[in-house]
Amino acid sequence: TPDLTSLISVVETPEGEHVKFRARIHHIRPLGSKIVFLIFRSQLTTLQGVLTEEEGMVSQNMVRWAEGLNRESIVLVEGMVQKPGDGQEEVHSTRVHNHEVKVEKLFVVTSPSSTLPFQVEDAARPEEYYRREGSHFPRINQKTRLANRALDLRSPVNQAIFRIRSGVCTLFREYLLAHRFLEIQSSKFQESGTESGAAVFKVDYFRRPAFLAQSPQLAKQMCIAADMERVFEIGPVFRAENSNTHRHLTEFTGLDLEMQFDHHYHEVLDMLDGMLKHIFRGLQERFKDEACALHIEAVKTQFPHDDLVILDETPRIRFADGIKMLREDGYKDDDGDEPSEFEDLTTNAERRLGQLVKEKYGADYYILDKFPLEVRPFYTMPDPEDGKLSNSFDIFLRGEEILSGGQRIHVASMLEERMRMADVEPDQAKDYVNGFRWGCPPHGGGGIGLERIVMLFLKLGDIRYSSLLPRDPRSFAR
Ligand code: ATP
Ligand code: AMO
Repeated sequence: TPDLTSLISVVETPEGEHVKFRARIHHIRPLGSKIVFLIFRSQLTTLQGVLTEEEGMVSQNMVRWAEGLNRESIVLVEGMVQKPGDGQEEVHSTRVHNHEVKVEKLFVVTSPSSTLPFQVEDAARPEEYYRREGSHFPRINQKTRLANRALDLRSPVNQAIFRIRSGVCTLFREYLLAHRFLEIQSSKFQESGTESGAAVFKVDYFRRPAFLAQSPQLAKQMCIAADMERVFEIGPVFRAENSNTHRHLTEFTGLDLEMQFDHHYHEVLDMLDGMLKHIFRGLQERFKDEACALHIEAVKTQFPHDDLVILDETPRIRFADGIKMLREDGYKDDDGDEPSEFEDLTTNAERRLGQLVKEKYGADYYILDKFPLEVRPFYTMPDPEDGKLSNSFDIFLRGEEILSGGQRIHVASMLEERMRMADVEPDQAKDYVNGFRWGCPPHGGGGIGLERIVMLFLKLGDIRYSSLLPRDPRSFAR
């Protein structure tokens, strides 16, 4: 038997050729009693098949049988590629194809054994179909979709999201390997908290307490103290924060890096900036089909290619100047207060500043440097010229934070002092502190939330859509 063709190549097969492929039945549409249209689906691709009694192609019984098949069945199809009849162009597709398959043979490989909670087609169907049919757009709500994720993930929209998510990791890794970084995997069980000690999950570790890592922060810095020079990690991050927002998860994937530098922490910032641009440009160039699926299908996003403005020179704004921009604009917090240059930005202030930066520079991606020391974790290097400030930054995409980073304290005595001020007992993180006691080069780094970058790049509106099985404070509640 010849090898099966993938549905995506069937779409590109010349008219008149025979093909054999495997696909799901996405939709079934009878036309009179003699013809039935089957829409086949595989990942991003959908394609129309036609079974017709005319021309003696298949029997009347077969047309009847095909009409009654279960949607989401996996079928093996043999047929001939042809042009669709007038007015029958393929509107179900992620791209509008000028091809259809005249079905000659059809075998059911597997069919669903229980009722589907919804049709994949309804979770992700092109709006133009509804416009044409004159019916409303029956979006399945998020709760139903997430409660039936194995089915929901089949939709072309989700296939596209998760390919793009994987693409972010590939591009991140690709850039860093090309810049002499070493990939590490650090342990997620910790003796103490990582960032501040507050938002950690405690676990029962053979009747002793242990904690899930809030970030690979300590481990990646230990690698620098251990002369690895440049390291990165793609791994899970756990946060026991009761934040029920569109952008917080209790478990997310961190893209982290740490490197030593020669003269200035802006060498680290340059590396992060170069890496993020490589990711955005790579997504725009390599994921056109995925963007197309998202564009036509249910998630109402514009083509991320068209509207994301990344300047060659990323705007670098000092935190205090950002606050100034907000004040000059008359921005006030919910409680009526003016934003302060010594407090962190609220989500609303972040968004407003994103708009102001967009108006002033035309950019959707920018850097805010020199955060107040007070709002940063204990390991952050104070600004040697102004003790109230720090050598640290956040990076924003479409007005929301995607990355935090900065220079770290590499001098043991200073680090221990800052730890005590933050109520972290240095001896509780002895492995970490020892690295500095034994001498460590100047270094810095940053961490990105993978789900955030995907959510903001694709304008998904909720971080849960970019997580395979999202965990938030409400997870596991019965
Ligand atoms: P983010 O800032 O988005 O939380 P982060 O890990 O840097 O990412 P922190 O700096 O620890 O988070 O959290 C402080 C900020 O988190 C707040 O300024 C606010 O933007 C956001 N945040 C946290 N919890 C909530 C919440 N329950 N509702 C709305 N915003 C929240
Ligand atoms: P921070 O705590 O800011 O920094 O986290 C880094 C990035 O992770 C993402 N993020 C989240 N994503 C989903 N759900 C959450 N609850 C959540 N919290 C944070 C954001 C954020 O920018 N150790 C430092 C990084 C460093 O300095 O290297 C850290 O963890 O995109």
